[in-house]
Amino acid sequence: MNSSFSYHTHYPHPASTTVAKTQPASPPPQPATPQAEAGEVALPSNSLSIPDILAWHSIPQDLINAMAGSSLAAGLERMITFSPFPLLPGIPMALGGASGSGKSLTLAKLAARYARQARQSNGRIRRPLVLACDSTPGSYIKLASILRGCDIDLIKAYGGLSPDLIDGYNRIILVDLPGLCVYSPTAMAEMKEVVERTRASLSLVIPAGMDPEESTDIAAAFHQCGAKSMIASRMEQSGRIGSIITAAACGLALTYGSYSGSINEGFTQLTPTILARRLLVLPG
Ligand SMILES: Nc1nc2c(ncn2[C@@H]2O[C@H](COP(=O)(O)OP(=O)(O)O)[C@@H](O)[C@H]2O)c(=O)[nH]1
Ligand SMILES: [Mg+2]
Repeated sequence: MNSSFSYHTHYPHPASTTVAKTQPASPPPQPATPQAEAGEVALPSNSLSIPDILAWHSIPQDLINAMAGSSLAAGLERMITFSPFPLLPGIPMALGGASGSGKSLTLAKLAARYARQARQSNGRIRRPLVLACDSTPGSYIKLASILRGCDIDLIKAYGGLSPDLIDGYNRIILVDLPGLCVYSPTAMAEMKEVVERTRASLSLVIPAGMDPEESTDIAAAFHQCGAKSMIASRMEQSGRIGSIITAAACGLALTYGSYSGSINEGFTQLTPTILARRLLVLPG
């Protein structure tokens, strides 16, 4: 990954971005950021260049420039680290992010996947353990209901839990954190405390369709808190996915993409090719 990219928070609004164009052939090219008539949705058209489409996704111009080259996949690979999700037996992994970003569903997708592996391993791998650290009213019940039917152990651990107090040997341990606002130093300090008490690694869950400036702030704050990886959620629910690109460009390794609200579907390891295709083709 190229770490020289710097995100300018106050990049010009996409609508005011001018892109040099050749003389129109037939049919005429669309503007870089298509303007919708009242009541219509502006979609990227096939006549747009790759930089125009990236601008449609609200990716800032300096990042678009940094990705220019032989192919979009190669540009993505240059600016973003793609890696497997860094989950190891015995080392808790906490999933953090804003409220509603998809932390609990993503955790459930991971838990379900490892529970299946454990079932098929004839006792070689133990079933996953989930620590519910979100004490927001209703959140434990919601998590328990998403995980119903999965062969996992779920325990309440509001405030975090020392791994010395749990039987975590040779099992995947996932930590469901409360949602937080990264602009609140108190909320960030509280999250750090829970993560430290649990001796967990930290990963960010961030949804597509967010404002890329906000996603940059969130990713930078998590990076500073020690997060090394991220999972992209709601990939099939949004057109514009620039928030995923700008977050990953802050130095978080991009791992899974979540494409479905169902626990057993739509969870894919992202690669430069898959991400390039998703940028160029809207979900059908
Ligand atoms: N369609 C779809 N829905 C998602 C995805 N990720 C999360 N959701 C939904 O988004 C809502 C919030 O997710 P949740 O995991 O509860 O968010 P949390 O507050 O961060 O724990 C729920 O209704 C989820 O089913 C996704 O990738 N696709
Ligand atoms: Mg949750």
